Amino acid sequence: MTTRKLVSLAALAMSTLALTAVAQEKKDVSKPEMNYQAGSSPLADVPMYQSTNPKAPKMTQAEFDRARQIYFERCAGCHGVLRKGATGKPLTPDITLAKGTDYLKVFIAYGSPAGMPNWQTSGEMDEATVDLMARYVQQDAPTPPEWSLADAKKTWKVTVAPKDRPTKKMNKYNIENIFSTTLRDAGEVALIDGDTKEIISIIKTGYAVHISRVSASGRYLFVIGRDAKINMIDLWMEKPDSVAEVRIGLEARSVETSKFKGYQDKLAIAGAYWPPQFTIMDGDTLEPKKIVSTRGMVVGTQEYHPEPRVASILASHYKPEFIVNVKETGKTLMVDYSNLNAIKMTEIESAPFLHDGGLDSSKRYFMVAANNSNKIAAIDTKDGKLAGLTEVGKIPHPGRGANFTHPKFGPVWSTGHLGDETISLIGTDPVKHKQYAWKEVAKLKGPGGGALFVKSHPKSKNLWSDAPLNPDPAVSQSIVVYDITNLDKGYKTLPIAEWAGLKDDGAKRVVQPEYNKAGDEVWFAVWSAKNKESAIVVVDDKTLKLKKVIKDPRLITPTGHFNLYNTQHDVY
Ligand code: DHE
Repeated sequence: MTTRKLVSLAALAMSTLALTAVAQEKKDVSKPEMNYQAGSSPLADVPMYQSTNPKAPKMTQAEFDRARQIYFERCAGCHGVLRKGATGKPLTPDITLAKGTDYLKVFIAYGSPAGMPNWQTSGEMDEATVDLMARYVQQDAPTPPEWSLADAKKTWKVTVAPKDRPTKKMNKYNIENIFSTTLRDAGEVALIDGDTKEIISIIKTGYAVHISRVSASGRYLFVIGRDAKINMIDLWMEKPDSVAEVRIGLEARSVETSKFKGYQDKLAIAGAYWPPQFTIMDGDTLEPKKIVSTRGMVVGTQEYHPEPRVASILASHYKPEFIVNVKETGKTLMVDYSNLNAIKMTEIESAPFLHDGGLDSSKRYFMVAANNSNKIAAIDTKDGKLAGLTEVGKIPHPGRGANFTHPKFGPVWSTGHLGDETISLIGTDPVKHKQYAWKEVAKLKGPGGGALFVKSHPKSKNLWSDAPLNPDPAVSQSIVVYDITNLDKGYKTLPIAEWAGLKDDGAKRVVQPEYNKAGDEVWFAVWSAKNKESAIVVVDDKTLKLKKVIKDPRLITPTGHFNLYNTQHDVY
């Protein structure tokens, strides 16, 4: 097709879209959200079977493999592994074959107001790649392999058996004030001493490592990579190191350990994006014990979904239960782990797409973002039911959220948003402040969308919010802080990236406020690409002044960082 034809087709498509854009506004995906979701999937490197659909345009095996790789690197996060649609539209052959190659090329090249990126005009794909992808999405979607207990067991390694581990702490570190910092593109975590600010060790983990969680006793640290590899680190060793590892699937984001009385450190759990399932493991060795599928019906429509990904997981403090949030079906599963041969599960319906969240200050209610429904679900972990479903701003993204006591509304939990500039405060006390419980009681104005994490601490009067995905570097490279006792005053901006004094011109996105154990200092990652200098910046919570910049050539792409005590006890 000539460029002229392409342009006129684009104009036609865009004007049709413009007409429907207003109607679609609620569903639209913002640019920051798009960039966030379009993260590379480890499935890009997994070989998959190419079925031949006689109606689809021809592709050689080499073309198919190349397109599949691009699909998993750029598109699967939004359109789903099986192309059944998630935050992006479904791209199954029944739909794409009817549209045809030319139409699809226009969409891929020019994007759409509903959030599809303009892959060609942005310079990220050339014309030949756009043509390749337009043909690829008309083929039957290849299915990545399943992952059984036997597959998991093949990857399971205990490098130091429980009997060979120390019987008491063998180092002088103040373990509770260690920070586990994700070094994303290095596939490592850095353990940083929160007292001295020195790096204790750098530990090899899975690919594009995502989060860290701590066992109930505080002895073990669990780290999971996007490739679903879990490392279990023993913090009692002279030099803390990995003592066991396992892969629980092909792609994952969440890991947690049992915390209920009598079950401390007994079990671990991890949720996979692919295959859609969670795995319960032995808490001492990571031996995989039980796999449970999350495939099933979507809340409301009750349509079957073949790939509902497991998002956040949290251990209940009230019962021997894991709280497992399933993204696409919009259901929270309360998984009773007291008998793994007769697992009981309570299925709590809220809204799709469940993503991240954390406990309220009483630790009874799990507040989870149904991000594309613009809602927060409050899950009552004591009574096993939905306590409330609150409409908030556009694409809430709390991390674990931030709790504090509001002068008027009592205890509130808060979340920032990817899609707008607000921070929503939700009342969480159904006893003494019943009229505010599960209501959005206030909206604070922030500097712009693209926020990922908010944070506060029971001993602090501050509420912090980042905005690393905001397109304006002045916003993404700084942090805002609100005085909880005077929220009407608005926020102060601290130029964290500038304080880091980095030598080159990296993205310097400031991400994830995290308190130390004492609650008197806040740590931020200044996140640049892997070939650029990054840093950790520590700020005094009272004076809001710079306290320390931690720089080291080994701090490659720091993103999340987890204070071990606060993570162990759900303090945020
Ligand atoms: Fe995350 C938490 C999924 C992109 C940093 N991220 C989570 C959780 C999920 C998730 C399900 C909750 C885990 C839990 O609590 O058990 N994240 C995803 C994605 O699917 C997504 C959108 C795209 C992807 O390809 O991974 C994504 N996440 C990112 C990033 O780009 C971030 C900023 C940098 C990075 O490491 O890739 C990022 N995610 C984090 C962090 C947490 C997290 C730091 C933990 C927050 C906390 O306070 O607990």
